[in-house]
Amino acid sequence: MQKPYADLSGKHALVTGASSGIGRAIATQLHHQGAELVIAARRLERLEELASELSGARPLALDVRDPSAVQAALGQESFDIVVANAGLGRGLDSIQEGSIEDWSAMLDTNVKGLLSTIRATLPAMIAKKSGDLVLIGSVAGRQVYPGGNVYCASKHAVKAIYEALRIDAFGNRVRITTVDPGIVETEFSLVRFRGDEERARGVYEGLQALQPDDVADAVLWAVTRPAHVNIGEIVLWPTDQASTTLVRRQ
Ligand code: NDP
Ligand code: 8X3
Repeated sequence: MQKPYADLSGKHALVTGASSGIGRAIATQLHHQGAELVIAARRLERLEELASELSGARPLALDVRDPSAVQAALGQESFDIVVANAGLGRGLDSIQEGSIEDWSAMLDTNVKGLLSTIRATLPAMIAKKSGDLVLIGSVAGRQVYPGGNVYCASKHAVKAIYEALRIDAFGNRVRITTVDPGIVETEFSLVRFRGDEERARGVYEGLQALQPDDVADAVLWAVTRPAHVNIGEIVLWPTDQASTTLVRRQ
């Protein structure tokens, strides 16, 4: 259904992490608003299935942890809207018991993958003096919680990168936005707990979590404001969540 936002026909948009959850919802809403899409993630079959629903969307198998692949796939294109959403959490161990492999996965994806995506796409926006660069951060980039350590560090880095971009890209009419949600019901926890469905379900049990479309709605709102308005930071919480550690469950 068409939403009461500006028409995005003719806009070329990229969503990373579009094979699931928040990225999938953002891609779908951008498509409904008329944008031409490139949808990127590692799982091509998921992207192809989504592309069959979003006519004209171009699936792109891409691992954002590979900077050369990111540059080769995206560096020649000129996007109007880039949503750097691909990311993951791994585990909830303390630092003293943590897995270096899990830390690498989070830092390589959430920080370096995000940076590679920006490095490949921002120059074209600066060259044409327009564009929207939207980062999907997290409330974990604003607060730290037990076991969140390295995931929180990665999202604090996203917040720092957002602030740095506002300075570095300033004067080029590129709008920089960070959208930072609290608990959103997606496959995030299934990935964090390596397929443990019961543990993952527990994260969303008894509270009304945000849904991916709630986050997509915030992104759509930001990118459809008049050109002189840059929505900087959007923090969305479930009404049942007051902080990363205070959640009301029934
Ligand atoms: P999902 O697990 O549902 O989706 C994550 C997406 O990221 C998938 O499409 C996955 O695709 C993609 N992805 C992961 N690693 C890579 C990679 N190396 N290269 C390319 N794509 C990758 O989780 P969410 O939708 O919840 O997460 C989306 C973003 O939202 C993340 O940045 C997350 O940190 C953030 N977030 C999530 C919250 C939540 O509570 N769910 C709250 C706040 C922020 P594939 O596996 O096919 O590559
Ligand atoms: C993902 C949500 O608060 O569980 O960013 O880390 S949280």
